[in-house]
Amino acid sequence: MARRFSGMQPSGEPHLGNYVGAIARWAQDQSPDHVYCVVDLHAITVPQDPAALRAQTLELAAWLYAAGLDPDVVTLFVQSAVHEHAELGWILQCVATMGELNRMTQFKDKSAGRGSVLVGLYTYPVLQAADILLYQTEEVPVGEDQRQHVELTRDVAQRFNSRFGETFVLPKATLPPVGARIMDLQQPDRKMSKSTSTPAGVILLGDDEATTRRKIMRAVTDSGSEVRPGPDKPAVTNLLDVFAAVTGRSPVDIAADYDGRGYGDLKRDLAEAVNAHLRPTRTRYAEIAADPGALREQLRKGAGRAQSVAAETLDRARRNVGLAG
Ligand code: AQP
Repeated sequence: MARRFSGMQPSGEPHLGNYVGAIARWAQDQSPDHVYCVVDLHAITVPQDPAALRAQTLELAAWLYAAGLDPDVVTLFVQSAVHEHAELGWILQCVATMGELNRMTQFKDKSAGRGSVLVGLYTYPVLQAADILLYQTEEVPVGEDQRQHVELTRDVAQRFNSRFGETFVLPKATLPPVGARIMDLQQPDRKMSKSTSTPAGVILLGDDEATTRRKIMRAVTDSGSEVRPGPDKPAVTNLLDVFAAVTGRSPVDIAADYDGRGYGDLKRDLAEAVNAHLRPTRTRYAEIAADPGALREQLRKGAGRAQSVAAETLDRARRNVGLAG
């Protein structure tokens, strides 16, 4: 099986977009060659409350276990427990160029409107490159918003290899067949996001079923009443994508069920489908989060396993660059 790596920021509560674009796919086809990470060093690229960050880190790990990640199979750990990430991140900052970073659309989106932008927000795609390359990763299962960062990772790895000798495997992003970019339920031109969505536009994994239903019933829709996907129907297309992602059916197939029926029926059934799909994960979360000691112990073991691989790659990179310390 291909070596996989992917990460998620503990920058807020995980949502349905995170689940469809990443978490649910990490829980499929698990293998000892798969490495997953709660990337807390990335979360501090925007101001965080320290106590909240600490709590969210553990909570996100609990959600990942609850979604089915098996710590006896895959490696799951917290990024800041493995110092090799920060160290390789620095070396790669001396390989990536400002021209490359200036093209990153996520930086443009996240820095827009902020009075003061932290340097780390600008260079964070390079740290992400280090995260991926440390594990000789072949595949990076992510949502659409991260595709550009994985392409940057590949470019940086290629440049490093040709300048300093073969060191890194070149990774590629893998996207889900449907739901690679779940949109905000209130603003279907913006992606559902932990930090920028309004509460009504984002379905949190931690929402209860009544809240989930209410948010879906209040989701904005498009003009007309026909249920079908299409560029002129961004809101309905998003609802159909979510429906498809949680049922494994195709959006067109689902739309056919609503021929001659309205948006209300679609939303009612969608709410039921989302709740049914998330129910087992939500139930397990409560059990796992109730034992933070066990959670920390699992993460510590994961970090040990991750570090044994990361240290080897970092060592090779250091030697190839000519660092003598
Ligand atoms: N709306 C989305 N649809 C599909 N996939 C998504 N992902 C994020 N939003 C969507 C995927 O979730 C994984 C984890 O993302 P992240 O935590 O590293 O940060 P992000 O991509 O910036 O996600 P958020 O939720 O918008 O967080 P904040 O608000 O903190 O920036 C990635 O695989 C991502 O593609």
